Amino acid sequence: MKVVVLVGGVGGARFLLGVKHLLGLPALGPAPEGHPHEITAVVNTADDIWLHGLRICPDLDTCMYTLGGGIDAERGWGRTGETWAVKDELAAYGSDGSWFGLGDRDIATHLVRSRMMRAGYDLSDITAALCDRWQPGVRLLPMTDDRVETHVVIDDPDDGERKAVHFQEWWIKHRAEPRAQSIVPVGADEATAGPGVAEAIAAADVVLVAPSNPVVSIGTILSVPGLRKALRATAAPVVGFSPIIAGKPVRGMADACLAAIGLETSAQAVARHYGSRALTDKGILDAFLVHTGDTADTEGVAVRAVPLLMSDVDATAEMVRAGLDLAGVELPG
Ligand code: FO1
Repeated sequence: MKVVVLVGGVGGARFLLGVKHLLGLPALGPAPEGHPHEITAVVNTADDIWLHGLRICPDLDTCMYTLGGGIDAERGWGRTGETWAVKDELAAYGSDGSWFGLGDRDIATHLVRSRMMRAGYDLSDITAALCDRWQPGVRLLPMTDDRVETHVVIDDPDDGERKAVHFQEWWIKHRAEPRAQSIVPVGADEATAGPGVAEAIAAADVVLVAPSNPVVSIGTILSVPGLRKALRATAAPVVGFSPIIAGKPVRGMADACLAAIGLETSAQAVARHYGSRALTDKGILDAFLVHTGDTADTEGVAVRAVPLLMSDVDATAEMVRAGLDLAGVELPG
């Protein structure tokens, strides 16, 4: 069975662990030769940032480290056993950007990526090369090889000026506290879908929309020209999972992002925002899972309430199983 998953960072990586578990793929390491199932993750790259001359790809790295066994499980991002000597030295120099948690081990990934970028390799080739080491057991495809960066318009708390800052600066330096006046995936209009992405969606048996941030992870993937169209055209059912439980995001600041685009923080608002594939001209959903006790009445979208807390890999696998069942996808074997 070919499963395609649209993912962002921490939540998306955790979700992928559950998909692997449900499909009988080993938690770590490559899929065994001839395994009947394959997973392709289409990963958000609009969080990516040039910092200290290094290209940092938080969502790709979070997926790669989480599925490759290198993640710091408590933070959910960056490397386990991390040290921060370089970060401290940069701060000692008063270097701009020292608000970003750049770990010493993590820097090796950015050095390899940045060197390959300067040698002219595309992000998708670079990601494949990095995954040679990590063996995530799923194909990690950047949503695009082109530069798309989420910028957030805020009134800067330091000087009250209205300005656009990179998403990471809003997210980390300002802890997403200043109200986001608008959130813009800069460069999306000129981007093209990454190699293999539209093809994977077309060939899929099922497409899963992970419970990632609906604005700055899933929303940015959908902003890449051609991807929404591919999702609307595929023969595979498209199944979404709510990132909002009982009116609150499970982690991260999806509520701040939803408010920025004028949506309330509810499973129903997300389901309607993604839209019904059958009954609207832009919608992508056939089915949507919400947490027990939540609702998401959306015309043309089958909705079911199941426990959606990804408390461990079994719980996540059960969520995915419920999604496949709701979409009428038989789990072979
Ligand atoms: N998130 C933070 O809250 N603080 C950080 O200092 C931080 C550093 C960081 C470094 C590398 C990386 O891959 C991710 C990092 N993240 C950090 C997480 C990141 O900002 C978010 O996970 C994504 O951008 C949103 O999904």
